[in-house]
Parts: sequence; C-alpha cells; structure tokens
Amino acid sequence: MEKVIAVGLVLPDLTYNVAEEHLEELTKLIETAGGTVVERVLAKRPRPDPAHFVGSGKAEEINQLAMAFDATLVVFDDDLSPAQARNLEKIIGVKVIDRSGLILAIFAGRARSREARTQVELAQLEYMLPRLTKQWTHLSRQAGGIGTRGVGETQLETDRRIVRTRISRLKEDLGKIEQTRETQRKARQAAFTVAIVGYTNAGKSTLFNRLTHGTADAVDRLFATLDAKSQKAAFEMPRDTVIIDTVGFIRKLPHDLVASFRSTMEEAVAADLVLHVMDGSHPQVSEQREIGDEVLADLGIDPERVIEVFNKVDLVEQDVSHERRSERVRVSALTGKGIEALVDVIRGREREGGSVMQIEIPHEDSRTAARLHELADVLDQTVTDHVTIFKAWVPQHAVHLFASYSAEKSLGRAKVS
Ligand SMILES: Nc1nc2c(ncn2[C@@H]2O[C@H](COP(=O)(O)OP(=O)(O)O)[C@@H](O)[C@H]2O)c(=O)[nH]1
Ligand SMILES: [Mg+2]
Repeated sequence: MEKVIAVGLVLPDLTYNVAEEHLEELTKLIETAGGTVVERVLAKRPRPDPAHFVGSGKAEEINQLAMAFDATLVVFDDDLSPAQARNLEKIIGVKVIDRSGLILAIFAGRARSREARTQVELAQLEYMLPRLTKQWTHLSRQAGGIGTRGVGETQLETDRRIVRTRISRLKEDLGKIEQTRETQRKARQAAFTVAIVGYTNAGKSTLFNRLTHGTADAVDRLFATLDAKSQKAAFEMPRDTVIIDTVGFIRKLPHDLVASFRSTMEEAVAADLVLHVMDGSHPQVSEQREIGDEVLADLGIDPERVIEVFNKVDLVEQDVSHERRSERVRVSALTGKGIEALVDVIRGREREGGSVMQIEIPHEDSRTAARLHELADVLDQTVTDHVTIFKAWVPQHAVHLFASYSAEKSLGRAKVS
C-alpha cells in the first residue's frame, strides 16, 4: 500500500468542519485508489499561493511529514497548475498529484468496457499533456504509482506529438463506440427508461439491484460503477420498464472527465425519467445535491423529468412523515423501506400522457393491430376465437384511434397534459 499524505486548503469562505469533510472524502478516494493515508494536513490561507499553492513554508512542513511517515505520494484536494505541482514536488521530494489526477487514476483502474477505457485514457492524456513538457524524465522515473496508473511507461516516454496523435485516435474510436451505443439505445426505445444518477456512494447500485433484482456492484467505495448497466424492472409496471445504473457525481469532478463521461451519462439524458439519488444520512447531503443538480442542468436534463430520492432513511432517526414533499421519495435501498412508494411514483409517471387500455381487435382488422403495435406499448395480448385482446399503454394523442375498440376498461388514469 502506497503511503499518502492528504492536503486541503482552508480559504476564508470555508469552515474547518466542511474542510474536514472534504478531506475525509479525499481520504476515501485515496483508499479507493489503493493508498493509505498516513497524515492529513489542512493549510489555512487567505488565498492560494500562486507558486506553491499552500505556500513554501507549508510545503516544507509537508516534506518533513513525508520523511517522518515514509510517504511516497502527496495528494492535494484542489486543482494544482502544472507549475504548482512541479514547484511543490521540488520542495516535498515525493510525487504530488491533485484531486483530478487521483480521480483519473481511480477511473483508470475501474474502467471495464471498451468505451469506459477509451474515455479514461483520453481524459488522462489530456490531463497529462500540459504537465508533460518539462516533467518528462521526472514522470517516467515516477511511473507506476497511483498518479500514473493506467498510462503506460512507453506513453510517458513519447513526446507530445505522439500523445496528441493518440488523443485524436481515441476521439475517433469514441465516436464509433458512441454510434453503436446509439443503436442499442434505439432498440430500447419502446421501453420506458429510468436512469439512476447521484453522488458517488449515495446507493445507486443498491437501488438498481432493488428495482431489478440485479447484481450491480454495490459496495462502500467511491466509483465502484463506471459503465452504465441496464436491466428490466422486477416490479409489475404499466409499461415495459428498463432501469439504468450510472457512474456517480463528485465534488470537483475533473472537467475533461465530465466531457468524456458525457456519453456514458447520455443514458440519463435519453431516459424518460431520472431518479436523483441522495444519501439522506450524509452530513454534506445538500452540497451533494447541488452538485448533482448542476451536472443534470449541464447535461440539459429538464427538472420535470427528475425525481429526488432520499436514500438511507434507515440511518436517519427523525420521523419522515411530516416532511414529505411531492416528487421526493424517501427510501432505504438496503432494507427495502419505501421502495413500493417509489415504484408507485414511477408507475404514475409511466401512465402520464397516456392510458393503459384494454382493446379488442377482430382478427380481420390487421391494420388496426399494426397501428396499435406502432403507436402503443403492448403489455399483454390474448388470442380468442374472433378477437385479440390487447392490454396496452396508449399515448394520449392516439387514445381516440382505439376508443371504439376499447372494452371501456381504461386501466390507468390518463393525465391530460
Ligand atoms: N444503511 C444504508 N446503506 C446503504 C443504503 N443504500 C446503499 N447503502 C450502502 O452504501 C454503500 C454504497 O452503495 P452503492 O449502491 O454502491 O452506491 P453507488 O456508488 O451510488 O452506486 C454500500 O456500502 C451500500 O451497502 C441504505 O439504504 N441504507
Ligand atoms: Mg454504483
């Protein structure tokens, strides 16, 4: 295990408590990357030092700590400029990376699908490019630790031109992979899709497993999930329903990564409904929620399509009943509490803008049957001597086309929009 020192900067607008929470999260990230935190440092300053970020005096202190604790890596919670990282390394004497570099390293270790691997390598190279110029020999000497995992030594030894060529190659590959993904998405179009999004560790994969009886990787680890996973809902639903698990958000997610992970998050963009899962027991839940809202807004997701899900209510003591707001559901994905209510909310959304109808179509009327298949979501069908009885979700605009075939038992209530 690589021994690591975690460093945070406390600016005047930040309380010590919040700074501690942020450092706690950084510690978890470091552990996720396979390191162990031997010491934490908080530096209080009116503003970042342009050359040494925390100041050269503090850097000197960190150097002493690194020697005392035998640390081989120092991780800063905030973004460092390439020059700051270089200057700090000179004083501290061991490898220095920032939160972005750390997250990239974690992603590199987690990526499984070709798409995720391509995206992560692309983001890593783009992150490294400005840092490569003079740090050349320096970086290749250091290769192999947390900060450089995923990018091979040979790449470090090549020059910028080759890195650039590699970057454009990866971008091309990514374009092709996205086309395939688009085709797969089209194939799912008939179904109602529900994407689960939220801060890392909020319980998305646990909820996914609850809703699908699935086997997504649900562990107490940041970013266990990188590849979107989809599976049919395990509950009886008015329409065919597919649930999608996605990668989590995090504070200060590197911008390059946000861009390259956009295509993974496209699953959420294309979804009919988005469940924004929050860890209701987390002290920083409102910050996490804001970050989630920002990312969703960034992706252009209409808040109308979002349902807020407060998870982990089993860990929250207060009585939840008098705090209810519409379209906010409180659940425990772990114990199953509130899941039925959530499923009901999803059902309600599925019925909106249409009706579940029972429709009897005579066998000779194949045109109407064909139209039904084209316009509606057929849930069930029974063939009798003269007619086929369909149970189907019919969008509001098409209800009149089938009204005369309807056995009049509209099973769902249409909400006129
Ligand atoms: N107590 C409690 N723990 C939960 C709940 N949901 C998830 N967890 C735990 O939180 C951790 C992260 O869950 P996971 O589903 O992997 O989160 P993800 O990163 O959002 O996919 C795991 O240790 C889960 O067991 C819940 O409702 N209550
Ligand atoms: Mg997950």
